[in-house]
Amino acid sequence: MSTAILGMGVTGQSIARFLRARGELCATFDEQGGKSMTADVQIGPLDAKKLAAFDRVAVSPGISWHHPVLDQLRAAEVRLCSDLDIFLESYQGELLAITGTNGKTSVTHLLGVLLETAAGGVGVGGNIGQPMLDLLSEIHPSPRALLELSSFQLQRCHEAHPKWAALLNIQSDHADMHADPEEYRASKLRLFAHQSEGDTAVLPVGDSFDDLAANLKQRGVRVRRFGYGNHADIGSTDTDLFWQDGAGVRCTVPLAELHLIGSHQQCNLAVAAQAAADCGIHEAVIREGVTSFRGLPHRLQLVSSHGGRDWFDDSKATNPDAAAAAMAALGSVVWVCGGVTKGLDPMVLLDSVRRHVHSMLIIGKKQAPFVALAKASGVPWSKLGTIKKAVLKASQVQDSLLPVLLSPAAASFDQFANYAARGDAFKQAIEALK
Ligand code: UMA
Repeated sequence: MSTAILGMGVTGQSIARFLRARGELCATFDEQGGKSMTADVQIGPLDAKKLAAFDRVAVSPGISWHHPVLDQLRAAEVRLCSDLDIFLESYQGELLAITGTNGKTSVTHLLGVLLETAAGGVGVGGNIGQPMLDLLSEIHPSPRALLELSSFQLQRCHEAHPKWAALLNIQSDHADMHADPEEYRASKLRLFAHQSEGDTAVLPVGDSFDDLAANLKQRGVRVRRFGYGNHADIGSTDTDLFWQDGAGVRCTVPLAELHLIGSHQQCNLAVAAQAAADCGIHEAVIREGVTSFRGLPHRLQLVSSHGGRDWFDDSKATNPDAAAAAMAALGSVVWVCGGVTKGLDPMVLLDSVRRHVHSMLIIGKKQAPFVALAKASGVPWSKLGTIKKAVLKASQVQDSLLPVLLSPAAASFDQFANYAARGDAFKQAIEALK
C-alpha cells in the first residue's frame, strides 16, 4: 500500500516513521516547509494529480478538511485517512478516548497517571502532543491506549470504536477550520458513532446531549452523565467531588482537599476519577491522584502573589468559553485578554465581563473585537498590545485585592509560538516587576 502524507509536523513525521519501519512506501508533502524537515519532503503547493497516484492520502489534523486539493481528491475517489485510522488498523488493545473543546489535555494527563498504576500500564497520545503512532513503536505496546482526540482528528477518522469515551464539552472554537458549528459538533460526536454493548460513554448533563445519551443507551452502551450538582452521576457540588466505584457506590472527596479551583476543573477531575474506577483502579489510588493533582501549566495556574494580589496564568484559554469558566472560578478579576480570535466573536463574553471583570487589559495585534467587547460592557479598559505592558498596567490597578487573570479567549500565534510561550512571557513580566 502506498501512502502520501500531507503536512510534515509532528503527526506527518510519526506517520512516515511508522510506515517506513514497516517497509511501506510513502511520500511526504508540506505546503510551507520548515527547519525540521528532511530533504525527501516535497515542499510547495499540493498537486491533486500527483497525490491521486497513491493508494491513500493521510492528512495531518491542521490541514483544513475543506482544502481545495482534498475536495479534488474526494472527487477522484482517493481514500483520505488520518493517523488515527492507521493507528486503529494496527492497535489490538483497549482504547480509551477523551474529546471536548476545553479540558481534554488535563483529563487525559491525570487519567494517564492513574492508569499507569494498572497492570501493563497505558500508552497516552494524540492531541496531547505525543503522536499516537509513536505508541506502537514499543516492542510490546501497552494493553490500553488513552488518546486525546481533537475535532480535526475525529473528523478525518473512518471508524474509531473506543471502549470508554468521554466528551467534556462542546463550546465555540476553531471557527476558522470548520464550515460551521454543526460540523464542529458532528466531528466531536463521531467518537461515539461505533460504540456498542459493553462500552461506556461519558457525557455532560444538559439537554443538548440527551438525544445522544438515549441513542447510546438503546445500543447497550453504559452512559454516565457528569456535571455540577447532585443530579449528575459524576461531578462536583459546592462541597465535594464525586464519582462511582465498580459497585455503583458513590465516592466523594471534599473540594477543600483539591488544588484545582472552579467547577469546570473539578468536574474534569471527577471524569478522570470515573474512568480510572471503570478500569478497576483502586479507590485509594484515585483519591491520592485527584488530591495531589496541581493541574497542568497555563491552566488557571496561580503563578505569583506579587504585590499582594494573585496572578493567574490561564494562557491555554484560547476560546471564549474557557475564559468565561476562569472568570467565574475567580469571581472578580483584572482581565488580560486578546490575540487571534480564530473566527470567534469575543462579544459572547459580554455577560461574563459585566459580572466578573473589574478592568480589561487588551493584548494582541488585532485588538478591535476585544475593544468592542470592552465598550459594550462598560468596564474600564486599555489597549496595551504586549503582555509586558499589560502586566505593568495590571500592577498599577488600584484595587490590590483583585486577582489578575491572563485568560486571553484567543490563540497566541500573532505574538508567540504557542500558548505556553505566552504564559511564560506573563510569568517573566511579573518577575520583572520585582
Ligand atoms: N500544513 C500544510 N498545509 C496546511 C496546514 C498545515 O502543509 O494547510 C503543514 C504545516 O506547514 C506544518 C504541518 O502541516 O508543517 C503541521 O501539521 P499540523 O498542523 O497537523 O500539526 P502537527 O504538528 O501534526 O500537530 C498535530 C496537532 N495540531 C493541530 O491539530 C493543529 C497537535 O495539536 C497535536 O498535538 C499533534 O498533531 C499530535 O497529535 C495541537 C493543537 O493545537 C496541540 N490542537 C488543537 C487544539 O488543541 O485546540 C486541535
